[in-house]
Amino acid sequence: MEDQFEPKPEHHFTFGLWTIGNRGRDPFGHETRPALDPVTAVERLAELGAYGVNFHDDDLVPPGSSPAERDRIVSRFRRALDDTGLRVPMATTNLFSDPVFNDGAFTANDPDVRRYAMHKTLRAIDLGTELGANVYVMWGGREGVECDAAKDVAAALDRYAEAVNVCCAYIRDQGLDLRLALEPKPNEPRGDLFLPTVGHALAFIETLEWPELVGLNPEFAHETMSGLSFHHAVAQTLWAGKLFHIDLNAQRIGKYDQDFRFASEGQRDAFYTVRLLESSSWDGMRHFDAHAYRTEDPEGVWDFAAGCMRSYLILADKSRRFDEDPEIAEALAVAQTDRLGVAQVDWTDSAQVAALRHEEFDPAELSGRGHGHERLDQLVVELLLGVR
Ligand SMILES: [Mn+2]
Repeated sequence: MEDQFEPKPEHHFTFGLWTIGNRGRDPFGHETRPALDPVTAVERLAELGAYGVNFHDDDLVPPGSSPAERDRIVSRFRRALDDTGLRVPMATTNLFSDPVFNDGAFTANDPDVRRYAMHKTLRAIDLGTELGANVYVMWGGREGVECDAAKDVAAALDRYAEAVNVCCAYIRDQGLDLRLALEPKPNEPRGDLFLPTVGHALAFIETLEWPELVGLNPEFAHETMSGLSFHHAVAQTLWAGKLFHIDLNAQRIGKYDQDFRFASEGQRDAFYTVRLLESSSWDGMRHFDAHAYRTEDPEGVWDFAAGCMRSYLILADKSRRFDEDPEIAEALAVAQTDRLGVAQVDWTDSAQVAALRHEEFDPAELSGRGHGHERLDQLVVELLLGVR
């Protein structure tokens, strides 16, 4: 019998080399797993039904590699992609591991470090587009500060915008089919990071030279670390036309950056996120930026990867059941969900605006209506718990 939750390339599931290649190192302990060959990663992901694999420049080509080594690594990787049909939809730059970035990359106080960060990014854009990427994620892992006296936030944002503008100018000059996706995060590894949430980043984009080239890569764990609803963050990003990519994983509020297997925590927010993506017919990549628990051996990593995709498909199936459930439909009608889509006043017509000022209302008559949210929410809970 066919498994209805079996991942297939058409589902557009992707993983980063750094996710399945995560070796279990944490701030308190050493690696618990051996290094993963990028070619093995490609083969195993293809077997599991993934669509693609993404990477940081340094994940694929170790820093310090000679041009000849770079070419050998890239052509071996490309052969694995060709053999399996796996794609590279997204690429990114590591601007956080090297000690040179300990005061930031695009926002380092030292101008030479900022130039080096931009140079490294342009080269990583070349590597990513060479392998087919058309989305470039920018996560400013070191763009932040602990000692506020040492960093002028407004100047740092000017330099951040400068770097993004430089990358956009390069993309335009080279005629590349590439868009940038900023990834907000509130903290970790810095005490406070710049562009901490989806809202901050959306406002920042509007200040850029070519805002149409720049969107977002919201991450489940990062918004959740701020105590915010990830589903709402993604909904507003979609509403703004800025959902260029998405990072799915799991996180509990108030904890360190956990990057757990998708839907292992926060199943309710995960359900509404999947429902939003599936019902919006958004055609981007469902990328899992997560890693296996430190307890896992190399085989456990593939259980982790399969679990991310399977849970997504289970939640997508729950979303279809939500749409087909007559009791849920009835409860939605009681909650008047369809009426929120109706505009009330044409603000371009000053007569309508003025008439509103003089309209008579009876708030007592409008109030006191129940909305049936308790029943509706319980029906969703029962759907998620598997009894509907
Ligand atoms: Mn991420």
